[in-house]
Amino acid sequence: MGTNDKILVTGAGGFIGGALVSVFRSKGYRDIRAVDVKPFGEWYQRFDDVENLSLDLNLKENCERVAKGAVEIYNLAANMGGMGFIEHNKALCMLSVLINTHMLQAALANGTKRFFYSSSACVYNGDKQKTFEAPSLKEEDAYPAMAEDGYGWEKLFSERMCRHFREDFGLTTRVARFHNVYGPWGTWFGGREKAPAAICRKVIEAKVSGKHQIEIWGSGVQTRSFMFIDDCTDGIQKITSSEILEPLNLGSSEAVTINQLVDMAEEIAGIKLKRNYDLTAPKGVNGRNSDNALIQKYLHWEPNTPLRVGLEKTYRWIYDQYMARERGEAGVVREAGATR
Ligand code: GDC
Repeated sequence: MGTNDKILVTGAGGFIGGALVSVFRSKGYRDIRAVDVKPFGEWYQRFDDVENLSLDLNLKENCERVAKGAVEIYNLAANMGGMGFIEHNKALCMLSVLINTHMLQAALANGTKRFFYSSSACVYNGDKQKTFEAPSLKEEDAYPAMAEDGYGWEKLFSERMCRHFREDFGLTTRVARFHNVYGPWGTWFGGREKAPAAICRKVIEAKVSGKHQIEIWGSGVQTRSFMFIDDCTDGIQKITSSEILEPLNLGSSEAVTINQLVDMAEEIAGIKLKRNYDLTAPKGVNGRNSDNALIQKYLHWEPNTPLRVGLEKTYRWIYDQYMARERGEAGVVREAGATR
């Protein structure tokens, strides 16, 4: 793809979509169309030299409009969030199937050359994630299917729709299964935030307030791997331009317990907190890690930012956002990334 070709990024007002637009700009792409349902003021990052559109992609006519002329489409639009959100919004999460269906149809009608779909580790069979020992999930572990209720089933269905659009209609589709992505410009409060941002925020709250306590959801021994945003945007580009047909894990293989995640955030903050475990809070699966054998085989690469390094950058960014909000600086919180 040339730097004059039109790229469409959907979900561009969100964390990963906004980061992807930022990367494409810095690589010299000059014809980027960025679309999100959120009003402009709520986009995490927004750039004046990009065609920004606030449109609801649940509607087919909007998908047709934004796909027009797009040589590549990166479909990151979805209703989603961390465990606190997806556990309580299963129907809403499943409705994202409208976006994916209409975007695939629009891409096909437009003659789009490549279509990237962002799937999730939530497609994996829950039975394989019952142990706390951070089971490494291979791509084949999505079947027999028993995905995360609501959100995971929609992702699995839409992955398959991508496959069949490729097989039956000849649309070049590429799919990555993201494992818990974190970093600056990500959601850090409001209910959709994931564990890394939530833990950073809670540690900052404790530090600033002088109340040296933290509430942790679950027992703290759940395991996860967390992928830094730069690895995610690198991986999206590598997978989209590759000839890999099957959905591929895009995640870090550095598994930690949630307690270890809290240890790191405390160390960055230079503080030790009393831990209170809320066993009634949304927990998701007990253990999950990304098996990276397949991505290594195909790309000789895998996400490799150490969690400690990425978390420090994330912590510092959230700290600045938090302090700006404390000072009552209007518009800094949700609109922190707007037009920079
Ligand atoms: O929300 P999440 O990061 O999503 O939670 C990870 C673990 O951290 C859970 O067991 C959760 O209970 C625990 N946790 C402890 N304290 C807190 O304050 C907190 N906030 C949050 N959010 N969690 C806390 C995610 C999905 C995503 C996406 C990725 C793919 O599941 O929510 O939409 O698909 O998976 O890997 P997680 O990792 O369970």
